[in-house]
Amino acid sequence: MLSRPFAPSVPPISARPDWDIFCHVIDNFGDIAVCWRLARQLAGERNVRVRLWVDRLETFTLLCAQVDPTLSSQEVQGIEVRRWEIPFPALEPAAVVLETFACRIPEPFVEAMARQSPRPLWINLDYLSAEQWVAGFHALPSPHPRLALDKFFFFPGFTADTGGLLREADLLARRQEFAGSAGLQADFWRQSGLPAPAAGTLLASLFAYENPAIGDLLALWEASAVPVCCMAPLSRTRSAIESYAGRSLRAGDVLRRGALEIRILPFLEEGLYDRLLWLCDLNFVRGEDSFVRAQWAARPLVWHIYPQEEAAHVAKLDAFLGIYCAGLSAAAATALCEFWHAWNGGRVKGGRINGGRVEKAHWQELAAALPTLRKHALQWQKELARQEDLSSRLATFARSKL
Ligand code: TRH
Repeated sequence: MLSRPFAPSVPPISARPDWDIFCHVIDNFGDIAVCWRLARQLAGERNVRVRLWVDRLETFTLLCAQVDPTLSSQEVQGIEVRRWEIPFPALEPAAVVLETFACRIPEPFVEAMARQSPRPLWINLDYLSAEQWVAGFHALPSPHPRLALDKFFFFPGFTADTGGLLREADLLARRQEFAGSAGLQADFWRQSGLPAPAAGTLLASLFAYENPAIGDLLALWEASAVPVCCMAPLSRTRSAIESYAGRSLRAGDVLRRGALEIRILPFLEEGLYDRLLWLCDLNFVRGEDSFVRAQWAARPLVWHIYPQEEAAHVAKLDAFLGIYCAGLSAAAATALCEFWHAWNGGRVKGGRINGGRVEKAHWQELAAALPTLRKHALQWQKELARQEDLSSRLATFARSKL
């Protein structure tokens, strides 16, 4: 459904929605990606009327081409999308107000919430973490310092005592169908304008932040004993790939060197990106949403975690590895952990002899573990899929409070 502009000059007096969701786009896609996915699930699967407030529509439109960044109000796929601008319009808050990633919703709106009777339910959806402390803080209220309002903290997570993970109701069935259909896979290659790689090629998707280890990895793939096809959507990996290539690159370019073929893709619309993750033998992902999508893809993954001050992200990385590697063989767990740390540390080694010492063979050990990791990734996905998804837990939580 194309976006239908309300009268852009006058904010629409739309019927009071059931949920207000606020999204502050920080510096990448994950915030709006999570909010947009959640908004569509609430609307599409729970028949909830959602009003989504986004401050930077320009980023949103990169994820969803139907969003017109020039409009302050529009309807996209049944969701009322509003530009979050200052001064913030005076309007009646919804029964549930979802602040995401502690984005600090406008003060006038909070005042309006405090004047309502009954008060809206105010929830803060936090970032995903596998750290132990999350369950103890999940769904706890925090009183507003001045107003008669409580804000509840809702933490996504990997266990039943947290907020769970975003997962559309039909996601796993769609993946299963794709995995079993040569026709659907052929459609993916046709749609991307590329031939399927030859049998026996290791197919890897590459999505990361700037990372010196990208150059290491490409050189190791070039010298690989088996052919490697790297599918790289245009993102913050571009400069490292161009340094390796020795030239500028754009979507559609293909670079072949030794055993490696790099295919530069455009930034894919999300359904196509999901299918890329389902197709690949190994997915390099980052942040939060692609990290979760790669787990639903049930394929081995490497996570470039969002870098944080004082390396706070390392604890998050280790917390996830701790739960993910449970049940893995020691060799596969070591190969995975050592590669993830090398990748997040910016240096991936290939077992060269350096000053009379043999370096770690991060890539070779990970490659040798891939068959085990592939079985494990499917088992992990099945275990996660037995749990209720995040939107269901949010909706249940809201019902319990309203
Ligand atoms: O873009 P990100 O780095 O977002 C980050 C994280 O969310 C992080 O937790 C947050 O603190 C920071 O933003 C502010 O990574 P993420 O979360 O994977 O979001 C990227 C989205 O882009 C995800 O939904 C997948 C999608 N995507 C596509 O739609 N097409 C593509 O081609 C690619 C590569 C990604």
